[in-house]
Parts: sequence; C-alpha cells; structure tokens
Amino acid sequence: MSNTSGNPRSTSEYQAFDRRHHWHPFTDTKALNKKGTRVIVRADGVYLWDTDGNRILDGMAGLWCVNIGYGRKELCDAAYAQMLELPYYNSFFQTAHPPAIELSKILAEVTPAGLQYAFFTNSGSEANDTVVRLVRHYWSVRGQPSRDIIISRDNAYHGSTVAAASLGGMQPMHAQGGLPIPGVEHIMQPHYYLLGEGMDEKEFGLLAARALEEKIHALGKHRVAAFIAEPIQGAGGVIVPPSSYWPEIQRICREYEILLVADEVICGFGRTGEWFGTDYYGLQADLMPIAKGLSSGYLPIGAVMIGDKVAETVIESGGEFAHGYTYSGHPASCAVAIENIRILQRERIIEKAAQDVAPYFQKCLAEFSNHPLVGEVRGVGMFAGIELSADKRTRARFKPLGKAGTLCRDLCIENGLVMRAVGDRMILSPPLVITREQIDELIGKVAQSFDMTAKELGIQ
Ligand code: PXG
Repeated sequence: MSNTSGNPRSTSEYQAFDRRHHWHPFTDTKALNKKGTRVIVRADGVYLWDTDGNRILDGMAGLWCVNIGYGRKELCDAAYAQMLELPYYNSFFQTAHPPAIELSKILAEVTPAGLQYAFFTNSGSEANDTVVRLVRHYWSVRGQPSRDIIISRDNAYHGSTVAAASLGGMQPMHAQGGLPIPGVEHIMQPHYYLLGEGMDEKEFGLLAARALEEKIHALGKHRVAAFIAEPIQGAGGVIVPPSSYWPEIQRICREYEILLVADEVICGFGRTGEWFGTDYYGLQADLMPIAKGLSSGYLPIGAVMIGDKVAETVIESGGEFAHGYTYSGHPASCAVAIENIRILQRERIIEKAAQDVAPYFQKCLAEFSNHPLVGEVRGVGMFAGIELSADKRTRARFKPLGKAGTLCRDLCIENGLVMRAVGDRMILSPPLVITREQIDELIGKVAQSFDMTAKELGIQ
C-alpha cells in the first residue's frame, strides 16, 4: 500500500525490514511475519496513526502508560532542555544531579505517607528486581537472612526479567527458561468470576486472602520475607478483588510481619481514579514499585518507593546496598517525569477523570453486560476488563481459549480501536485525558466489534 503520511518508507518496505531484522517482545514471530506488522508513526491526544494513514483510538494508552495522552510538547521540551544542560550523569559514588533529587522529593510528596525514598530504575521489571534484592537485604540486616521467600499470586504480571518474571504468575513465561527462581511462591488470585462460582463475593475475597496465611503457615513465618501484588491485577485481565480482600491481606502482613509490596506500575498515577491503587484501597505498603504513568511513557523510568521501616533499618545498618543501574535516575527521564507530574497536578487530570470521565466510562461499559458475548464487565476508574463467554448463563469458556479474544482484538483494530485481549478478556485502559465524546466513539467501536465477533462465532 502506498505511503500517504510523508514517511520515508512505504508500509511494505517497513514490513519487509521488520520481518527480517526486528524481533518483537511477546510475539509469535512466525505468525507475525506471515501477516506483517502495523507501523505506528504518529500520535496525538488519544489517537495513533499508522503508515497507511489510519487513525486508531488508543484504548490502552500505549501499554497502560500514556496517562496524560500523546503530544504534550512540555514533556519534549523538558527532555530537550535537560539533555542540553546535562544529558547524563549518575548517582553512584556520592554524586547526584538536580532532576533526580527534585523527582525523589516530588515522589515523596505525591505517593502515600510513609514512603520517603525513591530508588530509580528504567522500568517496572527493574523496579521489581530491585524489590527482590532490597527485601532480602532488609531481612539480612535485621539478622534473619533465612527470611528470603517472596509470595506472589497466580496470573500476576511483575515484568519480564528473570526475577520479575519469577514474581509474576504467568505459566507460559515460567515454562520458558526454567522459572521461577528459588524463593518465590505463588498463591491463588482473587478472581471471583473465574474461581468464586457459588460463593458470596466477600466470602470469596476472604478465602483468597487467607491463601496467604495458609502459605505462610506451610512455609513457616521465619522463611517469608514479603508479599507482592498489584492492587488490581492489570495484565492478568483487570482483576478487581472483592472489597474484603485487601483489608484481610493487610491484617495478615501485619500479623506475621511480612513486608507488603504494592506493585503500582499500572495502578499508579491515576489509573484507579486515585493517585495510587494503595490510596484507592487505603493500604500501607512497605515498598511500592512504580513506572509507566510516572513519565506517561514519554521516556523510560521506574522507581521503587521505599517505606520508612525498610529505609531506616537498611540505612542504620550501614554498609552499601550493592545494587544500581547505569541509568538509575537518568536526568532526561527524571526531567520528563517531573513535568508529567506537574501537568497531572496543574490540570487536575486524575481528579477530573475520577469525578467525570471515569464514572461515565464505567457506566457505558457496564451496559455491555447485556451483550450476548459478554460474561462479566468489571472495572475501576479508567480501566476495565470484559469477559467474553461462549455461553453467558453457564460462564462457558471458549475452545480453544483465546480464540474469541484474538478475533475481537483484530476486529477492533479494523474498526480503528486498540483494545487488548488477555485470553478471552478484553481490556481497556485509555489515556486519562479521554473526553466523553471520545468515550462515546470508543464505546461505538467496542459495540461494533462485539457484534461482529458474536456473528462470526455464531453467538446470539
Ligand atoms: N509490574 C506491573 C504490574 C506491570 O504491569 C511491570 C511490572 C513491568 O514493567 P516494564 O516497564 O518492565 O514492562 C508491568 C508491565 C500487557 C503488558 O500486554 C503489560 C506490561 C508490560 C508489557 C505488556 O498487558 N506491564
């Protein structure tokens, strides 16, 4: 197809080079190479454009990250100005630079009380690797080095490095490369729709939380260092836990002195309607990995926010925490994150979304519960998961699993919408700046795609 967008190469040229040289993350390369990649060249607000000039509504904010939307020149200016002034320096060997110092101070202010220190990384995965090392170091300096097991949950996503993928509970990832590493255990996820049939929802929430207590008993309290979880599981399918779940988890962590790690890589910076998922649930985390919305994806940056108990213990013990990355607190990334947070604050993007757009988004989506293809709609704030079901009355699943989701996702793209499929769950997580009119457009495209999917699968 000819190139109408002024790019130096045609779509087919890009596809040819991509096929030959570019190995994509989480991709079946054989299948992609048969089809050819979609090349995105430009974005503005909530829209993307590809090399063929198609305009696509980005219902996923990139990969759950472009919270303030595309095209904010202030972020580009911040990066440019910082790169002219000081493109690189590090925070090793008793030095620092203004952007890293400023950003750490701002993060201490915007994150929940009791998290005063930021350890910078370049991604959520690196943040979770840092968590593993810091948690173990903490127990070691407390004189309990045998407390080295971290408990996580099935179907959790905490990243793709060896440690982060081990913390995650994704079976297909574990199957490749002999994961998880020793010292990581998994418990059930609080997925009521999938696992709670016949139970009262609150009762199920307690049961899922008490799986943690049972695991602690099985392993022995003296072996368990921490529990890690996303306040709401994102990549696992936007699994919103029953209201009884988090208070019980917090009780268990306190009672057994287990560190609570709240992975806020997706929930953080407004996704739930609050600044952080821990604000939404009223949780007190000891460690809080963040990334994605920290810079709205404009440059790579992550961090671990470190709670007072861990920080004081480790600092007081003296000695070096032998961990860090060349680009920990990269000046340009920090400058972009600072500007991103200022925009969130100045324009009250999170508060406005929570008051107006998010309730509208959730209300419109809830109406899909009546669609013959839809088993359940669940969501909070500005993200949602929609379970597709072969038979909504019996909650029957599709065979093979993922067939309906993949079909629906492909139809969405044809209809000009990015909606992610997790198996047969459809996921939406648009930029927080999406307007009501754009939500109407998004809902129209979802409806059209659901109808087409149902027709193709013969579901009435
Ligand atoms: N924690 C959580 C909760 C995440 O969602 C990570 C950590 C790792 O972050 P990095 O920056 O290393 O990717 C994530 C990332 C998807 C998808 O398709 C989700 C993520 C990444 C890529 C794809 O849903 N989440």
